[in-house]
Amino acid sequence: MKKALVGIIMGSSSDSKIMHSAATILDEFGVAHEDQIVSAHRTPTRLSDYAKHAEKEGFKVIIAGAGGSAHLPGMIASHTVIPVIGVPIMVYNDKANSDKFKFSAFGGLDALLSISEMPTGSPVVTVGVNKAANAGLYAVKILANEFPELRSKLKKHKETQYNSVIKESDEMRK
Ligand code: RP5
Repeated sequence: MKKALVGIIMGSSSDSKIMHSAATILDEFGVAHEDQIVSAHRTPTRLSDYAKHAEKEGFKVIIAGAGGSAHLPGMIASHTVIPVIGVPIMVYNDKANSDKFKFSAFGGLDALLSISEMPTGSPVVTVGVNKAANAGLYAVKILANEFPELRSKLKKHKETQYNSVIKESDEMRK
């Protein structure tokens, strides 16, 4: 088994559907990752333990997703020098009549601002609300500075995106 280069963490199991797309992108690029639930408010000591050991674990990037007041990415960044990419999550309820998963009161804006507005000194790179796939892609870009094969794969990925637009456009003109 390859050693994980990226740590994916999320504040709750209710974030996992969204965070799954970060994992999918990393899988596409062949980047090993380790996924865990670490809650800033429910497991604060687990949070600090995770961040303190992240370097020893070999993580080069951490992707942290959380909803609501979303302290997780910022708190992780305050404990480690490993780059942290934050994913603001708009929690949604996919279980009928369940009160466990609630809609975010502000449609994800609360999480977006909590994560992106880190005070100077502890930055968290922030992607758009629920845009976990972009977090995965950005992690690959960071890793590509060290692993040239990832740079080639990123170029191919861009080419594929380009070609799919041309194909769609050609089909539209038919
Ligand atoms: C955040 O609050 C989590 O990331 C999740 O999006 C939301 C709900 O969390 P729990 O109520 O499951 O702790 O911390």
